[in-house]
Amino acid sequence: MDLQEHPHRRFNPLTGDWVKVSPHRTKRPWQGQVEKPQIDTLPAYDEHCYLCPGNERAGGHMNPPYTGTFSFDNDFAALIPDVPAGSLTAGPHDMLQAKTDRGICKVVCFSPRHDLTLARMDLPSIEAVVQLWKDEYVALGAKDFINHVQIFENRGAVMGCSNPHPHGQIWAEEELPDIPAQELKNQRSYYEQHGSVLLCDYLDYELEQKERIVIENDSFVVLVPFWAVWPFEVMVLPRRAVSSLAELTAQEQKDLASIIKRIGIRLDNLFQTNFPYSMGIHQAPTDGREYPMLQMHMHYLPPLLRSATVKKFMVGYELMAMPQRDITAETSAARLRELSETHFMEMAGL
Ligand code: H2U
Ligand code: ZN
Repeated sequence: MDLQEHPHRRFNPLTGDWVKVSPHRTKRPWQGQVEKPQIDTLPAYDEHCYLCPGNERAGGHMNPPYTGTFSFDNDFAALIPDVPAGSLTAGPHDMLQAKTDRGICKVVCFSPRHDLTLARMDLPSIEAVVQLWKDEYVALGAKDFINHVQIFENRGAVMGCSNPHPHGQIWAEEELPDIPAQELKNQRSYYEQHGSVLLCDYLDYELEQKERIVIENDSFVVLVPFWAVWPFEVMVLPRRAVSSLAELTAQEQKDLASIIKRIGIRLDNLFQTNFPYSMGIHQAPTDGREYPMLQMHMHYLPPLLRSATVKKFMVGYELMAMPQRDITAETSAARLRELSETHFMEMAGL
């Protein structure tokens, strides 16, 4: 079979799911249409923003006049620490089940500047974000009732993000959420079966193949995974076996900041827009056990397909049956490789 020609399905060894790929629908070469840059000019400080330094948040809390990163407990937290342990079952053969869920939700401001993004911040500022993520992972993970820390960023109005001020969130909780649990299960069974780390073996293979690699540095590689679902989905993988941010050296933290900036610029340049996405870091659970089978990694899941406004919808067949894509992971990687690492807004003199 030819992956660039024949309709097929691809297996995701991390989750155990499959994705349909229909490359015959995009046989035409890319038209290379040039997008008009979408330049949203925002003020460096917005007096109505609940994340800007010195401003009041909903519920009356005041942000300090912070000058670097700033994290605080989410004022509308989905998870709270003080819930009594409890569960109930009901219905035929106990098919209805519920359990209380304990946790902590935080909001992380990446910068005091309302108008910046990770892709447009300077390297020392992104390094400070990586340091904050690491510190939060360690501090939250050290709490006895916190067994998993999910760090993520949801960016852009199209993703339902409520505020352009550069920020992310952290949901730390007692139980492993479903996707990390599924990825852990598959990484564990691979490790037991082959005696090596699934994502390290996968990276070695991709570095030989080269066709899905986007960028790399001494410590990290960005690639479009073979099993990508979203058109320009990418994954950031460490070269060395590390199960969490806590294990990164100072140099690796710098290299991670650099790779985040570089992939952010490429994604923004693709359609000359502040590329919307959900991004997150998968790391070892924080239950005090060792996870040698688990390789820390980041997923970027962006919805845009053809332009700043044409997004891929996960609807119809995809909601009813399974995900599907037209453009192949290899074609997406090639397009991301061609892009400049000078941000389009910088090119426009902003
Ligand atoms: P988004 O990443 O979806 O924009 O969410 C921002 C979070 O900020 C959201 O979870 C919280 C919301 O609960 N928030 C506060 O904690 N305080 C506020 O004053 C407004 C928003
Ligand atoms: Zn702001």
